[in-house]
Amino acid sequence: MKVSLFVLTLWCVTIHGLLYPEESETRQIRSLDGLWEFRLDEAGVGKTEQWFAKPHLPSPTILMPVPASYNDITQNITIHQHIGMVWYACDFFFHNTAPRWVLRFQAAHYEANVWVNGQSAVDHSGGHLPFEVDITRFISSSASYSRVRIVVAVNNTLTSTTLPPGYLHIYNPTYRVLETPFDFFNYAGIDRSVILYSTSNNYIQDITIDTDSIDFDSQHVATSAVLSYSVTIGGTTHQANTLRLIIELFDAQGILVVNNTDSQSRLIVNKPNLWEPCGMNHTHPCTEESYLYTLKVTLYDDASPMNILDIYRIPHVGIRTIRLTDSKFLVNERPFYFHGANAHEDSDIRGKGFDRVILAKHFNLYGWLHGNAFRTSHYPYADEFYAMANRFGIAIIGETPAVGLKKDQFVSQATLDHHKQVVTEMISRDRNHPSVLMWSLANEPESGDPEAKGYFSALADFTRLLAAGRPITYVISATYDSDQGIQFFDMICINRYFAWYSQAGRLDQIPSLVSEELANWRHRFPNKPILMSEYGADTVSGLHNDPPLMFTEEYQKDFLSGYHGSFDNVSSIVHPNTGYFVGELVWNMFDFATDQSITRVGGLNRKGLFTRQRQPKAAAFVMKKRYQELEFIPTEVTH
Ligand code: BDP
Repeated sequence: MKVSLFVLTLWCVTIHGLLYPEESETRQIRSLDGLWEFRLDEAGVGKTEQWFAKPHLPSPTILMPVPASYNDITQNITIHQHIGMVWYACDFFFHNTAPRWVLRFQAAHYEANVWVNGQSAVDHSGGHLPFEVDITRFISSSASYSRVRIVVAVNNTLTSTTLPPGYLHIYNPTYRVLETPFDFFNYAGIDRSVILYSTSNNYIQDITIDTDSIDFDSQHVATSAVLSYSVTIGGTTHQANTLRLIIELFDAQGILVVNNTDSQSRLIVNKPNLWEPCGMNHTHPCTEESYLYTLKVTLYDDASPMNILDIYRIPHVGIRTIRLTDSKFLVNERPFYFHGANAHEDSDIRGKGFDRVILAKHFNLYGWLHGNAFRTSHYPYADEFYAMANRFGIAIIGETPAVGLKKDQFVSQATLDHHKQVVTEMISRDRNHPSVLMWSLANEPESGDPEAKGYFSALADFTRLLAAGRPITYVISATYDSDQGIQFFDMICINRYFAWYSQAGRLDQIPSLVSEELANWRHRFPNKPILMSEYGADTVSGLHNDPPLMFTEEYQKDFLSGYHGSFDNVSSIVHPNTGYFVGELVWNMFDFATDQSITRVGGLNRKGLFTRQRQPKAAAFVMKKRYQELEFIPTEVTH
């Protein structure tokens, strides 16, 4: 089929997914990660003094690794706690070997302005999602190579309309405080990779792929699956009548399964191998890989034989369905029970900076723990986390950075608009990952406020149109009888800290309080499954006491175990006929950095099962044993 002009013009109004930069026969990739020139702009004069147009940033500059948060790289407390603008610059030789070059930032926190060779190239607001710009126009097309300078100004100041919000208090010129209504350090800078990639003038701009349905035989073996896909082309339009596509699906051995030539259609896969979360009794262990297909899209020009313009592969197509009943979360029509621990993008020295060492360790520890799920608390993570989760069958609840919302935000049209923009960017980026099973639109908003009702109603309506087959939720700290917004969503996710933030020290109170809490939510919302999206206790590694006292390793063990009996009593897999509880996620996988305060010794939240250096506390072994046992609970097929 011809790629119609309609499709070619559509991209002007549609937000596209910013396909992850993948190398191919037609695409070159160049990493711009490295040591960049860096300096603070405490007086906020860089823009008026046009630092972006100078051959060097004014001294004093230092070398700053990219990617990394800048806060913990030096011994300088001023850099650690800086609020406001910082500047980065890098020069490189550019070789003009392709018609179109795109500069992509995987993320910069929070507000970023980018100049290429002194000219404004792109601005982006939001600290956790990628942005990119075609920089071909800034570069001489006649020379085979040229020197290119990129300058980036990054501002970490949060306001009442950013996500997350923040409030700047200026007590006097030397005492400024950014109040952050959330419990993690506001790490900042260019904290994910910077990439330059090439395409042809006409190129594959976006691809979506979804599993529409799977047919099973009486033994619950999949006999066929229907996938729907859509491809969008970007670029110059003069060739539109002669542009053609080939869409091919390959299995894990690289054997062609099915193909098509339409830009939007369905693929029928016979005897499909399904993507499944690891560690349920019928699937693979969490250390083994889940089944992934590869979708290859080729764009070529029919007017010139063999003229391949672009090739793009999605290497992680997973065939799986998701369905909610009023008491179960079904993956491939089997009840799925989320078990694992949430985390932060956080580690020593790097702050929130992306690092493959930390990534690999994260997933190795997940395998060790037998965890099969986590939430990207409290913002979308680097793409590479999702790629690993696809591979190992770890379920992800993808969360927006909307943490700490209250009335100020609920009554603000600017916040709602920005929230919708972030939801759109997140879903566009992450919708093709089979690991993403649900979207969480916020963490612990003050959802008991009457203004929360209209806000979340509007947000839910908006998100449903984009949700790509996933249920939507937000994570609740409000009480069951006060929450105003979750009625518009599909699942109940609650964070509870009995025997920590309330009933301090009273482990004996946990079972009855948890059971009562779950029963109350169930009573109010009998048609929505419930998940415990956080529970945990701060624990100083190496601190012991018997009997267990708060902050000791013994307390953390008994605290977590204290919740489990109440979970099991209403679990949807332990009690398939009466249960409605679909999962438990410990807070937190690792100790992580927070603002300094009297409740955060050494500026750390210490609720990790592991220390910030990724070493286990005693409770990690308790959770490992429990998760191993959960894997052996047989689950019943629902059809
Ligand atoms: C929860 C928040 C989480 C905090 C946690 C805690 O969702 O971000 O880190 O409390 O205080 O309410 O440990």
